[in-house]
Amino acid sequence: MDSIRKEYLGYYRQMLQIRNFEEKVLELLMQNIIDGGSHLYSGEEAVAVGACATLRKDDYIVSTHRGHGHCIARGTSIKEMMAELLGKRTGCCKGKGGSLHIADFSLGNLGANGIVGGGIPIATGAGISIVMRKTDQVVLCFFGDGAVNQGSFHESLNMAAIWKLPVIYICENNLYGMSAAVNRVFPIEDLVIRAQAYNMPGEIADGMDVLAVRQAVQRAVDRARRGEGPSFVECKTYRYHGHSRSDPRVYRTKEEEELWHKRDPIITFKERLLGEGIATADDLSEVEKDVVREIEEAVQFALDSPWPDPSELYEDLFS
Ligand SMILES: Cc1ncc(C[n+]2csc(CCOP(=O)(O)OP(=O)(O)O)c2C)c(N)n1
Repeated sequence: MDSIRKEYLGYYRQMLQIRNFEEKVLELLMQNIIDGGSHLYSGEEAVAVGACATLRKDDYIVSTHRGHGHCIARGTSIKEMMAELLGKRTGCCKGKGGSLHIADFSLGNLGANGIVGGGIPIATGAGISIVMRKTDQVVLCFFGDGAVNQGSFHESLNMAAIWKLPVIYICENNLYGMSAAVNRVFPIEDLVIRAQAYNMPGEIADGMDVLAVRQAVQRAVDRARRGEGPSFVECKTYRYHGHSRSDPRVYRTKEEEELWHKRDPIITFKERLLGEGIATADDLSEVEKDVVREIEEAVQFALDSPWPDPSELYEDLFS
């Protein structure tokens, strides 16, 4: 019971860290303290946390343009992430990656990507390197529903299947690619059907339930570690905010938004922890307060940090 309690309180903390981080990022974007693009992950927390809970320290993840949640779930310092979003020298990419290209190689996070579907070949390449090095590491590859119609998706899944690469392709189906609803751009209801074309096991998970995501991804990870190749997991989820800061969300109804908010992954998990007697209200409020403090400290750290020096402009370039 104690280990389950610890584990579940950990998931609760990480989901709250992501939610509070994102809501703070929104505030900072609106005040133009954070410049440029930033795509928020609020609503989708259970996917990143449930999926990353299956990993070992030496495994890899590859993220998307909506990547803050993956970074937090993989354990990157919140302070360094906030500094990165503000473009500061103390950021996890020295202020040069920003929101869209945030990465943390020290934790096997090969990075977010501004190109839709751009991370899928990178994850597949990491899978090839694992096979060549003969280790039992795995790669979690996160992407949105929009990426499933990109050529990079099809080429990568085909290669991964024929070469039995240890990659878990995780589609975060939040029902929209910018303003395009999935039922307008796909002739199929469940995107996991695409895995059949590559003879790859596919599974649908409730992306609003951290334990359901963890279970589905765990089956795929176990399979990959046994050398049995790639899998596809479609997590049905929802993004609470617009695509980015300028999106008024006119393409979807308030009723639809309310329905998904009722299934909020953090509130439902909290109810579960209390209902099953795994944690007390005091335990949870302690975590909640702690996370609020942590985010405030991260903002202060980022604001107080120096800008990168112009002399560093050409450092850390790969070409
Ligand atoms: C190759 C490419 N085409 C178009 C864009 C513009 N774009 C940025 S995000 C996005 C929507 C992606 O939707 P999805 O993959 O479902 O991810 P979500 O934003 O829903 O998390 C588009 C079309 C881009 N960045 N790259």
